[in-house]
Amino acid sequence: LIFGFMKKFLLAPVFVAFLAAVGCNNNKPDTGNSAPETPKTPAIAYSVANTYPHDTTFFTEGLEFYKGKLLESTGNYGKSKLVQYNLVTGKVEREVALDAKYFGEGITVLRDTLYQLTYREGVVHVYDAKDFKKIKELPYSNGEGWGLTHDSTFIIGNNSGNSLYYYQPGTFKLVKSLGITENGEPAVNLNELEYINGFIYANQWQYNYILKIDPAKGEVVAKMDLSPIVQQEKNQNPNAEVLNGIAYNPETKKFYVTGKNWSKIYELQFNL
Ligand code: DDQ
Ligand code: CA
Repeated sequence: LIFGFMKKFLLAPVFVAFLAAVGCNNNKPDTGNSAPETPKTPAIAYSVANTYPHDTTFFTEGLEFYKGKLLESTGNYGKSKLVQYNLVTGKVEREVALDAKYFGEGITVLRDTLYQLTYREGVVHVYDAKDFKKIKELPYSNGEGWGLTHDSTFIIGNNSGNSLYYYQPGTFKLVKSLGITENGEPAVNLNELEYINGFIYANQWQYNYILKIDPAKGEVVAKMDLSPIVQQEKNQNPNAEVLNGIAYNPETKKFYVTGKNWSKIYELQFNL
């Protein structure tokens, strides 16, 4: 008998915990709203101001302006390149093909030095941005290489997760990492990047979103839904792959996006 009583006594808290877990011990007032209110990221409204040609053989992995010209890094083994071309005409002015063992990834130019990540090869290719002359190769050991940009002080990149990594220019030594959240949840699949006026824009791999990130807080402060543009591109180009590539021309203050094997570059008009 005494053992039966002790058993009940010991099991009582377990039973209460069970009730709480199944929701029978909910003492919050029933408001009639079953689902909790999820905070929503403010949407950035935009319009397409213009379109420009994009080479459909380019598997876009990096996009950035340098002195008014577009620089693009393309991926895939045997098809990776670094190209400079005229936005309006699409005419290629400079081009370097990577060895077939490299998969080209994000690019950025800081003080006329161009950095090009590779996907899984653990190498950063460093060039003189003015003539694409190879300066050196730096080792890279922070997982995969994805997007790249800079904030005038540090090179900023990502590697498939929800973090941005800050590197010392010249050496690519890791300085700090910054986890990015959207409404308290990790912001997944950050890919191609662009630093504009203190914010970092990132397109999300395999989503149609461009996130506006405040790097001082590590938070997504707003986002753009590019689904209509992805749809428009796919309607005219069945080979169009995912949205990837954001470039801002600081001289004209214009913002452009494209995607892997897309036929067009879209100039988007919105309040930055
Ligand atoms: N990234 O855009 C997510 C950074 C890279 C996408 C890589 C796509 C996989 C390609 C695998 C090719 C193997 C031949
Ligand atoms: Ca970019």
